[in-house]
Amino acid sequence: MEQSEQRIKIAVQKTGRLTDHSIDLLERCGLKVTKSKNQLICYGENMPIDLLLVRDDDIPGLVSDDVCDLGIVGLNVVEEKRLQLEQEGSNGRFKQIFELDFGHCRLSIAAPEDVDYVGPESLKNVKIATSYVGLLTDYLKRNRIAAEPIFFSGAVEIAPKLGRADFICDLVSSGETLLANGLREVAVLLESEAVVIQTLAPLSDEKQALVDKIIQRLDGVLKVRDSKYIMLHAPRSALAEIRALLPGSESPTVLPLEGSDDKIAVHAVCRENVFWETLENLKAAGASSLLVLPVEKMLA
Ligand code: PRT
Ligand code: ZN
Repeated sequence: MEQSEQRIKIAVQKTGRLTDHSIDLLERCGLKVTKSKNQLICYGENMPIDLLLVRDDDIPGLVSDDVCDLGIVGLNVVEEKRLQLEQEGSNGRFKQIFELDFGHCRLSIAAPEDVDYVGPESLKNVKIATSYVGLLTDYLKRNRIAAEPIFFSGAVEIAPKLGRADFICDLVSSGETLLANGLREVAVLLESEAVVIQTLAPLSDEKQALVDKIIQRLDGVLKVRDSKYIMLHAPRSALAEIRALLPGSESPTVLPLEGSDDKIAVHAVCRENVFWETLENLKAAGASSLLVLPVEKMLA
């Protein structure tokens, strides 16, 4: 087997909204990469893992065709590709394994401010400009609406002004682009965020072991995203009240404090963010010397 065939390839967006988050996530999984000059491939220095830097739209296809083993891409792109493949009579050979909590947006239908919208029936016989023909067609079919999707590859929001469409269907995050173009959101078709997809093609034992390791590390990084390690001192009598106040924590470690019979130290991992209010409540319950630390990695 060629050396390169034993390396894991992960497809990542080359330049765009997902790029920095995706690379940061993989670095937090322990991967160190060198960027090559043409930046099409970043070679892993410390693990047999390479990143293919590509357009986000190509990522599901590369994973489905087994060119890449894993990919990081928006759910909107994954679902559009899945529907497109279905329409061509084939199935995407990939599965979604993680939601990553970045790249949040929604695919929505928007109407010009002066156009009435009372519900999906208002879309009857209208033209809707979109780059997401698959997802829009699926929505129209599910709602039994006869409307015409008009394919636009970019600048979808100007289609109504150009007289090319009555409505648009595009990604929205803050809503500012819609507002600037005199449009308002009327229906949400899909809530999206970046996800990790994995090929369904069978892998060699070596590659499978490496994919499993990366998945375990991703899981570890994602699990501790909002976790905090909290340390405090308290009177032993306040332990029950303090445990009840610790957000999303499992059994805390309770240690005696040197030179004090009735005071203890409590250490706990909280699976949720620890807000100032929680600290204030803990203090009111008798806690002192409170410390909250970020958790970087966790291996269960
Ligand atoms: O070159 P390549 O094809 O890789 O990049 P791209 O231009 O297709 O993608 P990019 O980098 O813009 O977006 C990558 C992914 O980020 C998308 O597939 C989504 O999963 C996610 N994402 C999150 C968004 C947005 N938020 C977003 N706001 N993608 C695009 N937008 C655009 C939207 O199309 C519209 O033009 O931003 C505008 C609306 O933003 P607001 O904040 O004004 O509502
Ligand atoms: Zn794209």
